[in-house]
Amino acid sequence: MYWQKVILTLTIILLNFYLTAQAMEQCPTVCPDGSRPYFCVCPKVEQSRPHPVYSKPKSVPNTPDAEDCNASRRPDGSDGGCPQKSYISEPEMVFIKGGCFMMGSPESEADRRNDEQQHQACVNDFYIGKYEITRSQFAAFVQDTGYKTEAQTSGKGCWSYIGGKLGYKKEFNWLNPGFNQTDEHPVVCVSWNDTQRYIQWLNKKTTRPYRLPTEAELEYVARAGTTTPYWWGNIASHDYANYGMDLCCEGLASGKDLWEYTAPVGSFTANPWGLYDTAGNVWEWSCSGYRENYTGAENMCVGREKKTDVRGGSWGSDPQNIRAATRNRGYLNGRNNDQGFRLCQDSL
Ligand SMILES: [Ca+2]
Ligand SMILES: [Ca+2]
Repeated sequence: MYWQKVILTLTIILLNFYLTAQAMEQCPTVCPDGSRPYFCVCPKVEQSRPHPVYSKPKSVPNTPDAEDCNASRRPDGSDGGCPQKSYISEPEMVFIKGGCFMMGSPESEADRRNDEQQHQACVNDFYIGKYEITRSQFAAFVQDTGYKTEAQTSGKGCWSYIGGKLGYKKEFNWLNPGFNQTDEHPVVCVSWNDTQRYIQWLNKKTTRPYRLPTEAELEYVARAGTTTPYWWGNIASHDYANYGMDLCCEGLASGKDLWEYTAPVGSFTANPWGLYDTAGNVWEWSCSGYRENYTGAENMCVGREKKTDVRGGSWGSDPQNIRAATRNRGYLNGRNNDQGFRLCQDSL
């Protein structure tokens, strides 16, 4: 019995060896690891799964510096194409932690108006531009698209506050607002409609969701945690903001405020949350419809309204109009040479 088992086992082993040898001899298959398989079947290899790829926001070339331009010069020294490149200078954004605050002004505040009814408003986390949108940022859009603003296409031009004479001036537009500007000055004479076209273009170029801030967001950052009429205290001061004469509506250079008209963005001290020119320089468009009694519209971004809220005051404003609670409003196609905008984004 024992020997029978031994013989059977040996037979199986020999048969197996024979079949394997036969199979290897006949099998033409070579496995990925270089071996030849039993019965032409390669051993299973666990396929490693590729890591998921998350698309990052596209980086967008910034304003060309001298080195870029030198690198693209032709052998004869002429410019090799820098001016033809389309560059975008994206707005520098600051993260703002959301929260609740008292929006509007207390009845004790001097020069307050009836539409500043004080109430609690809450905002979510968001990002907002450190500065107002500059001429050079807007110029990149125009250069890329050939866009003409409403001041240019309407035949009426831009509303002017120069010399206290109010009214549309045909020859005024963002390129010629009636005073000298450099690339770093805030763009003016842009309507709400113009801002939407700029935003559409910028979002397409950058794949980011820029938008105008709501009225509540604008007051939240203008206050920056303070409850006084101005973020620096109770009294208006040309040391902290670019604004005008005590009586509406003419520019004034006084003290640290060296500008009769617009100042380069960021010329004054930042407010406690690191934002510049929330008071003065140019009025800023919001995305919220204007309601005299608020009614919650201050927290909403509307599609199209007859009038939207405008905030912050300008180079031509009197002290009353650069208070954090001051409200103004503009028609969607309105454009003034003391009005611009800054952008924000939801915090995703
Ligand atoms: Ca001024
Ligand atoms: Ca401003």
